[in-house]
Amino acid sequence: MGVVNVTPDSFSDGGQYLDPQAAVEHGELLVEQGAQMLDVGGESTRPGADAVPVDEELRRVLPVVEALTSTGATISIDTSKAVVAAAALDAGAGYVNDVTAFRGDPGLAGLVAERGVDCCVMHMLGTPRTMQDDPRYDDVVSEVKAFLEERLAFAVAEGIAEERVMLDPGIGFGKTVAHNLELIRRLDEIVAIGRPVVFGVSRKSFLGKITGREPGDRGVATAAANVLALERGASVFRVHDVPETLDALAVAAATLRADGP
Ligand code: HH2
Repeated sequence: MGVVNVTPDSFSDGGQYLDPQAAVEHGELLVEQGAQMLDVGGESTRPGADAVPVDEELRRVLPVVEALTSTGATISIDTSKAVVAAAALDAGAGYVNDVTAFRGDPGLAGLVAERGVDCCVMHMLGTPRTMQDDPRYDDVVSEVKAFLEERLAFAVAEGIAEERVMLDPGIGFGKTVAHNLELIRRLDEIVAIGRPVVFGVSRKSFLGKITGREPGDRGVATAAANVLALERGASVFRVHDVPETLDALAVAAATLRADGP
């Protein structure tokens, strides 16, 4: 899943693809590089980010979603607003990525149910404004797992087919470096819920804390974390840098598939 941020303030590429034409060209490049899905978002979720009004979010994402449908990739709309998701689905999107896990807008789960599309529900402690203010857990993995199980049950109760729901531990969303590392190390426990796991580690700040690198230079660090996630059973890898991730995953997958020496 390649990331297309149509935002002025995303943490690693804010402003680069705010112009719709630049965003479309970037999405097309990611598909040429091998992305099978594109996640189009018009609102940053970085710590402390400002909320974006509906009209502005629609203005940012709709032309980009519409143009990128011709790439043949599945277009995911990264939003927590039902109005934005509905318009994006009308424009050709086929997937809803909600970082609030249907807690942000009471109409979003019903919309996903009605349209019969796939969706991703993600764990976040608090809101983007507050999530990095001293996050605490007794056991981060079991708490994230319990949250995702509850959100999966909620989605099903709202009429979404269980087979349509993917789960995401929300790396970096209300987590310290140690929390993120523990979630990666024990990702198999999230995979054991039985739904495909989406893993979004790309360029995130804990990789910078470990490597000392700036966001644009975290492609290798991102690939390393994605390889570990693949080994533990993750299914979808949300990344800004498609080529290095694909190479790393191809080698890891071939190795895991191999029958022996
Ligand atoms: N991470 C970001 C945004 N959306 N969605 C899912 N399912 N999982 C993630 O880990 C995830 C996500 C943050 O990354 P980015 O889009 O690059 O930054 P920003 O939110 O600042 O636009």
